[in-house]
Amino acid sequence: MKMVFRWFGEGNDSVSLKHIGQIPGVEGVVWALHDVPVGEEWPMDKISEVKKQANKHDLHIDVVESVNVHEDIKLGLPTRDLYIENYKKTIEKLAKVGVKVICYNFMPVFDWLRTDLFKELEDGSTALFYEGSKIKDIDPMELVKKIGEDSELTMPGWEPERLSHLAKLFDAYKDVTTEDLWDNLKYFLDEIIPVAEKHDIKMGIHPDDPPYPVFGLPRIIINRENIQRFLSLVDNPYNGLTLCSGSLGANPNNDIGAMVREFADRIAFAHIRNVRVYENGDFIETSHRTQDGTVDIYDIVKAYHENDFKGYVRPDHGRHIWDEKCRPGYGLNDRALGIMYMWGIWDSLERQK
Ligand code: DNO
Ligand code: MN
Repeated sequence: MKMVFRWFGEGNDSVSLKHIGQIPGVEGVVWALHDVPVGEEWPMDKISEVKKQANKHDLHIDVVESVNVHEDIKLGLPTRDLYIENYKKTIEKLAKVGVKVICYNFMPVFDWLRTDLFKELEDGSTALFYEGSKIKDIDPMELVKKIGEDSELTMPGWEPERLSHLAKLFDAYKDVTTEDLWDNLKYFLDEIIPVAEKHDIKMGIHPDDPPYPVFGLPRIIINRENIQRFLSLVDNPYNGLTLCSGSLGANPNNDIGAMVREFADRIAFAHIRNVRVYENGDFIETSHRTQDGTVDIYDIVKAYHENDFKGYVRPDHGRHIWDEKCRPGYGLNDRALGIMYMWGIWDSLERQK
């Protein structure tokens, strides 16, 4: 496995490239141009700048996370073709600096969804938390209204300045069914995958997080059957996965080790992290250690090892520990510990070969 570490860019991340380079076995950063609006073509000079910065610290930039997909593509609007053209041009440019994997997701409106970004764990650390009752059976339009009226009430992703935008998006999605979303995904893949193949870049879709519909919005990359369906939409090795153990692991019925064994040759990028799922379905992100959560991280690393996995791996999120001030889920400390846990498992399996 090739170990990499997500970095949000100079001036946009509490973690420095120097510190990333000091984590054992980390060879590259996972990056994106976070200031380019979704749907626009990425400018070459900014791409080259990131390469220069990372290379200075002997880190590569092989993996991009994410080139986000414009909502018009997910909605299947006529304007999608323009955004797909921009996406293709971005792929071409990323190939020029040697990028090998592009991670993206096809979740309507939200990327990962949590109700609390700093929920305290028993040991006094904090972590991302999802409380289903805050979301289940709630009409999102009602929530938009409530949050708009009550300045005390807020949720991650529902910041006041986003509310009117959110209301429009919910409205746009109201007639979009799960099957429509599959069709729109297929349309996107049919256009993108040949370009990715030509440029030797593997596309890795990230599963939906949590892996079930939220606010009545359809979600499709959620379990084994749907991943099988996804892979057969375009049966090409460049149409691959970012297999995220934490996202899929929020549904305890998902056996991630089994998925790794089944889909190994289509996994371009592995996100490895643990979550603890409670009986009522709520979940919190924990340390990587198997015993701390409900996802069998040992078995997952073992499954990658059995398959002689040569793709990229990153510790996904971590807790906020040792008073670190950082982006939610993206501190240095706990993610670095996660890496050492993964190496510990991997190296001991190597010895037993
Ligand atoms: C969640 C994280 C996500 C991920 C994006 C990919 O598990 O890895 O934020 O970065 O969904 O597009
Ligand atoms: Mn992930």
